Amino acid sequence: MDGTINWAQLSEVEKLKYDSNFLRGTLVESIANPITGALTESDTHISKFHGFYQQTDRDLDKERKQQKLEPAYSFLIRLRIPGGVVTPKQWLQLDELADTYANGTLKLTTRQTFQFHGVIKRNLKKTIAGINKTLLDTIATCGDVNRNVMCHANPAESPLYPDVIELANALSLHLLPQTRAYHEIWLDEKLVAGGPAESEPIYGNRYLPRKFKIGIVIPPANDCDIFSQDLGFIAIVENGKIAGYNVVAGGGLGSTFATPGTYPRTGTVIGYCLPGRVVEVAEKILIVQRDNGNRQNRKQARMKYTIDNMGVEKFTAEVQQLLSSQLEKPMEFHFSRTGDNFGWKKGTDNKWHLTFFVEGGRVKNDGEKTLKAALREVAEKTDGHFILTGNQNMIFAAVSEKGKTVIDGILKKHNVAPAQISGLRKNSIACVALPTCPLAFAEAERYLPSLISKIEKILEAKGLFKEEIVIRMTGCPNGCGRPYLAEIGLIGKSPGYYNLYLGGSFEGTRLNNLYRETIDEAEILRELEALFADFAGSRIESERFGDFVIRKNYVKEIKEGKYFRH
Ligand code: SRM
Ligand code: SF4
Repeated sequence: MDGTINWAQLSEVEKLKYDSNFLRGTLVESIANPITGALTESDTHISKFHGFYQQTDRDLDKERKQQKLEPAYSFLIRLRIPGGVVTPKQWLQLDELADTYANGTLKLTTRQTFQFHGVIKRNLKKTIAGINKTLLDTIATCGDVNRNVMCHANPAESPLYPDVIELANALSLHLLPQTRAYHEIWLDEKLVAGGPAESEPIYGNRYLPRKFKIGIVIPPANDCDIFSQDLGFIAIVENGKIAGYNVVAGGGLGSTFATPGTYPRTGTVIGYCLPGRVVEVAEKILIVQRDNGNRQNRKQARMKYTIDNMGVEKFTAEVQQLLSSQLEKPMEFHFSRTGDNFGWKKGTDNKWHLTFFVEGGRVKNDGEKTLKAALREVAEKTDGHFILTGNQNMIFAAVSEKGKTVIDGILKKHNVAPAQISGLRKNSIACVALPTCPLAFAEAERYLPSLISKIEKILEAKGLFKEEIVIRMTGCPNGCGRPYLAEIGLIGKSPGYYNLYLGGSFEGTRLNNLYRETIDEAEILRELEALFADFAGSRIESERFGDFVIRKNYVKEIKEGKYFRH
C-alpha cells in the first residue's frame, strides 16, 4: 500500500480502486460464489468499470423481504458504442442476448448506447462474452473513467458526420483503461495479474475521482446536450469543412436534494482547437481533473466542481500548461434544438435516414405494437445500419430507395409506423427509474407516457398540440434524463410526487428553475393548464415555451449552476 496517501481522508471508493489490482478486485470469486446472487460490497464498485451494476427488482423487494428471501439480485449491463453506431448483424445478436439472458428488452440510453436489464449473476460472463462476439464491449461504460463518447447522430443533417463519428471512436479508444482485467475475467485471456506490473498511463492506479463524459456536436444541432457534458466539442464549420472545435468544460447535471453545494452546471466554453488536437486536449483536461478533483467527497468530485473551486481561469491555465500549444479564442456558434429531427431525410450521401421515435428508449413487444420484432425484421432486411441517438431514439441510417419502402412496410406490419405524435411527446425523455434503479424516488419511464397523454388533451384544447416543447422526467435528482435542461422538468421526490422546473431553452443552452415543489399529477396538470393558457394567449410570435416562462417571470433565469436550488 502507498504510505504517502492519507486514506482516512479519502472516500472509501478511492482505496477500493487502489487495492483492486487494476480493476480485478475479487470479481472472479464473487461471480463463482453460488450461495448468493450478489457480489461482495467492494466488487459492486469495481464491477462498474467493467460495465455492469448490481440491482434488485424493487417491485419485488418488499415481498421477498417478507418471505425472508434475499432480494432478487440481477445486473444491468451497459455497452460501449461511441456515437451509437450498430450494424444489423450486431443488432440481431444483441436482440437475441436480450431474450436469452436479460429481461427480453433493449434499453436505448441517453448516451447513445444499449443496456440489458435483469441479467442474473450466473449469466453475467456468458452475456459479456456474447457482447464481445458481436465485436462490441462494455469496458468503461460505468465507473470513474471516461464513459461512452457521444456525437452528432444524424448523417442526413450534416455531410460532416463521418468526421465526428471518427473522432468519437478515436476519443473513446484513446481514453480506455489499459488494464487487461476485463479480458482476463470475461474473455478468458491469459492472466497478467502476478506477471509484469500493469500501469494506467493516463488514469493512474486510482483512476478518476468520478465519472467523466464527452460529447461532440455539429451546430445547429445540439443533440448531445453539449452543455451537460464534462467535456464537449462544438464543431465550427467553415467552407464546408470542420475548421476546428470549441472546447466546453465543466457541464454536469447530478445533484442531491437538501444537499447545498451540489448542483447542475452548464459547461463553460474555454477555447478553440484544430481538429487534429482534440484527442490531446481531451487527455490533458482529463488529467487536470484527475489531479485536482475532490477524492474525499464523491458528491463534490465531478469536474464541474473542480472548475468552480479552482475558477475557470486557473483551471484553463493548468490545461494550457500541459498542452503542446495554447487553446485559441472560441468561435461563434448557434444551436437550434436539442431534440431529434424525426422522419425520413435524404442525406448528401444520397441515402435515406429515418429518425424514429422510441418512447422511453425501451425496445419491447407490447400487445399489438411489436417494436422489438419490427426492429429485428428491419435488421434482417435493411441495406443500411442503425444509429442510437442521445434522446433515446434511433435512426435507420444509409438506406436505399428500395430499402426505405421495405422498412416502411415492416413498421406498418408491426403497428409501430411513425404516427402523428404531439410536439411534446416528440421531445420527451424519461430515465429508467423504477423498478431497476436503486436511486429512484418515483416512477419515470413507466409513467411519463401516460402523463403526456393527459397533458396532450390540454395542449390540443389550446391549439398547441404540434408545438415542440422539451419535457423530461427523472425519478430522482441525479439527472439521467437531463431534466435540468428541459423547458419542463419533472424530478421525482417520492412515489407520485414531483418537483416542477421551468425555463430551460429549446436549444439546451440554459438551466431551468424550480417552479413548484412536491406536487402530484392533479397539481401538475393544473399548473401546466394555466401556463399553456397564458402561453397560447400572450406568447410573442414563434416564442418558445421555455423563453416565455422567463419573460413572463414565472421563474427567474439561472445564469450559473451554483445558484440553482431544488
Ligand atoms: Fe445515470 C446513476 C441510468 C445517463 C447522472 N444512472 C445511474 C444509475 C446507474 C443508478 C446507480 O448508480 O445505481 C442508473 C441505472 C438505472 C437503470 O436501472 O438502468 C442510471 N443514466 C442512466 C441511463 C440509463 C438513463 C436512461 O434512461 O437513459 C443513462 C445511461 C447513459 C449511458 O449510456 O451511459 C444515464 N446519468 C445519465 C446522464 C445523462 C448523460 O450522461 O447525458 C446523467 C446527467 C449528466 C451527468 O452525468 O452529470 C446521469 N446517473 C447520473 C448520476 C449523477 C452523477 C452526479 O454527478 O451526481 C448518477 C448517480 C451517481 O453517479 O452517483 C447516475
Ligand atoms: Fe435512477 Fe435517478 Fe438516474 Fe433516474 S435519474 S435513472 S431515478 S439515478
